[in-house]
Amino acid sequence: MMPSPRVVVIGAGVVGAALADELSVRGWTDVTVLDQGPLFATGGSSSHAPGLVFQCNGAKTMTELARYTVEKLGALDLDGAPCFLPVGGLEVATTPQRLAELHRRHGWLTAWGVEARVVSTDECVKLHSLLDPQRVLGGLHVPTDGLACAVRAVTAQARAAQRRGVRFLGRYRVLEITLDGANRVTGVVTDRGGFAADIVVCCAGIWGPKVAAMAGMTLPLTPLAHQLAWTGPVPGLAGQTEEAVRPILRHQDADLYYRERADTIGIGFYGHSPLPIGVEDILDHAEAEVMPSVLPFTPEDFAPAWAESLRLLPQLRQATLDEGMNGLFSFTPDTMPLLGPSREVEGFWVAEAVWVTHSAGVGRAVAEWLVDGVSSVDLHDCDVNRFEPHQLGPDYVLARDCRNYVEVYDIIHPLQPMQDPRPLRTTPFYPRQRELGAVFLEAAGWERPQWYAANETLLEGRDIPTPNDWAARFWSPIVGAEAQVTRERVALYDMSALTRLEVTGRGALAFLQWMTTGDLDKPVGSVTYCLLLDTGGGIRSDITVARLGPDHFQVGANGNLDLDRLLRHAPDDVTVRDITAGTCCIGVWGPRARDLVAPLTRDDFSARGFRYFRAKQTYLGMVPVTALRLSYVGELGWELYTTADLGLTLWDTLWEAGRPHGVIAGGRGAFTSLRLEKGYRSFGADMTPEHDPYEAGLGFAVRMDKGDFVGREALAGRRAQPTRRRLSCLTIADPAAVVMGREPVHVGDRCVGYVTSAGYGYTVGTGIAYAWLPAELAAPGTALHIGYFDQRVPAVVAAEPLFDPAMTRLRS
Ligand code: FAD
Ligand code: THG
Repeated sequence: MMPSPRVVVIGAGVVGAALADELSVRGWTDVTVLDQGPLFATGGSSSHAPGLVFQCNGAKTMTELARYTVEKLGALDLDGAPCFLPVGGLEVATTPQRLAELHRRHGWLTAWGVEARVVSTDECVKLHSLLDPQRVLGGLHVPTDGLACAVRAVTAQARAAQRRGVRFLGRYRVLEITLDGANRVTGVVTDRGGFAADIVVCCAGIWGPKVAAMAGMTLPLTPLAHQLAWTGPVPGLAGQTEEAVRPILRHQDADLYYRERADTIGIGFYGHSPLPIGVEDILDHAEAEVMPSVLPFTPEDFAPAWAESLRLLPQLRQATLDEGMNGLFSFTPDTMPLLGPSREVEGFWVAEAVWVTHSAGVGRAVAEWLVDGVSSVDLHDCDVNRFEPHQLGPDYVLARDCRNYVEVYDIIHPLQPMQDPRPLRTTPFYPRQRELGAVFLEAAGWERPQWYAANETLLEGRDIPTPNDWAARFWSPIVGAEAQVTRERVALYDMSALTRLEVTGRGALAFLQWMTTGDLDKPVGSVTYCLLLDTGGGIRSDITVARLGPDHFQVGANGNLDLDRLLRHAPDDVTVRDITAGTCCIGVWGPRARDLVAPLTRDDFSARGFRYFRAKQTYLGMVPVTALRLSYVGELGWELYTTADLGLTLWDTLWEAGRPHGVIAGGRGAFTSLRLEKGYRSFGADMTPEHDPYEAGLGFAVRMDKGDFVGREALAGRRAQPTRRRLSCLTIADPAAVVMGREPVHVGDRCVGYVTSAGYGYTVGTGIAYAWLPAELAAPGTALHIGYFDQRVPAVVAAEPLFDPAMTRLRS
């Protein structure tokens, strides 16, 4: 075994303590945790957090992180005092929309394996006697939720770590992070001396951006003040001496939550306008009235919270509002935590923007990541390197973080675009798309048409089924018409948002052979679909690699993490560049695609002259293009790439040439429907690092015989074993019963899996839901139910793909 490296953790809050504990469990005991404040009420957010732990989350990862926190803190005590009070959690609805939302949330919990029930008004009052039955329509009860006693949990985890040799040092302020000439961490400098380290982990909470900046890293995090107030004694709780008895309570319709403290109630409020503060403006311990993370209470902001609380919990009318604070904690542009290693500075890591709720889970996951190189929980949505340059700008970060504060309890539709800032990134085709009445949604900042109003005329003579109310949001029947016309004629799709990377240099081939599962040692002009794996064999991405020259490859990727992965591993003789923003892409797909494109070029675009999964660099009219013959929608055609300056000319050229063939522009709605019909997976939804290629149905993309590559060893063991679970295709007969993804799948009363991505197949005439299922239930013909709000939607496992399994369209 390698000797345990020297680790410095900055911050002894609930995250730093959990991490130190989990590292020491794994044998890394040369760990020093430094905090500028006193131990263990350090003055950070953990020192005053009311500690509500609601496990429900739309993201599977977040629920898993929370579940581990419940499990771990539930088994911990500090000198006999519990670190977790398992009082349960209750979210109440006061509007029909919220009640429906609670059913959806119940679905998430079920899908992720946490027991929960939607309960009646009466049951709500039975669970929480202060509730006014006149106000409450129903609730969501999670018996395993509860209250974390944050400072106790910090202390108990710290003590466990100390017993294994970890040092905790209070009142040491880190002032500097020291690096060697190769940009490797060598240690930290504090106001009381230096500490050598091989690895430094920033768990500095709201101070994170300041500490990360010491290592030259930009953290997209804003400290926001959040209101928490306490009542005096409440008559209905008179004589209660236990810390808490009733479930923690959420009243999301009014941006409120509640917890008991003996005979008083704590009230948290997200309804005031956001109160961001600059990291440099956080006061020192010496200056702060209470502690650095607590600002003075602003009662005027709290007035609506108190008024509404009197309505929900009428007994509060006989209580006073005794104290309050504006406490600071971290928000991020996409609401998810910021975890992982810096790209620029080797050995510098962060674990930031983490709630108490997820703290122990994050501690374990980051410890696994550090010690084993991979974590057992999928953290790709939490990876600090997921952001693109525009997402790190201070104005963007502030706008998004404040927006996420406002939306924290809102009912968010899966397709709902960010509201602000928009429009941000537009492709060269934007003016034409607007002329065609595009309805834009947003992807990674890009304005992306979902459908085009101009295609309304296509509806004539077509009978496009209308889905249920929820699925009918951000939807139009035009979506169905665009999908059908793509398979009948030809359509242009704006693919510019697809991440494009250029990999060049003498070592490029060898590098990509090592990084991917594909055999790329093929002639110039070949295109390969393959995977990026981690060392555990988990899927990190699925990509296309076009060999444009002996030492020149173009990679079609899934986002910034792919860039990060390649940059991080690239040797000196390889250059990796993100060319997305300077280029653009149109997919021309449909049976008439060749008739449209061929006349525009002197190159051979015939079936034999330009075969499936081949690439050519040529001209279409005046426009130099890189053409890849492949299609995520499963039709004959090409992805056509050019530089941004020529994008509009490319669009106009194709549009003109397409007129005689009845060309249309197609939106993302149609695109998604077509790809589901064709059974093409979408990374992040259908498969994540939790899954290996075989269970995801992507074993064909792995070339075990090509030589060694990242993940090969792990796969070698797995390939021989039968898969436990399978990504499976379900069909739904009722055309109105369109589901959206993340719903539980049941056999009888048992939840057996969950939906990954779903939609309606307009050319196969059935609802489609991809889902993870145990292998024994993945056989075609198996009947199941999908939990959708308060309904059970019948579904059947189908042989996939549903559309063109013989590949006649693509290969024609
Ligand atoms: P902290 O606890 O702030 O720890 C960071 C530590 O880093 C601090 O101790 C700080 O002193 C130290 N540090 C910073 N810079 C330096 C430096 N240069 N040198 C040395 N040390 C340094 N979460 C929930 O899950 N449930 C809730 O109900 C809940 N309610 C909340 C209510 C309020 C009013 C607030 C403000 C937050 C609430 N939160 C809640 C959020 C939660 O408190 C935080 O997300 C969590 O405590 C963050 O833990 P941390 O360890 O990252 O940060
Ligand atoms: N286009 C390009 N790159 C991409 C995507 C894309 N990279 C990211 C993402 N999308 C990757 N996803 C897929 C999924 C399936 C296919 C291509 C990209 C595909 N699969 C063939 C099949 O399974 O039939 C592969 C056949 C083969 O291996 O020969 O075409 O949309 N540029």
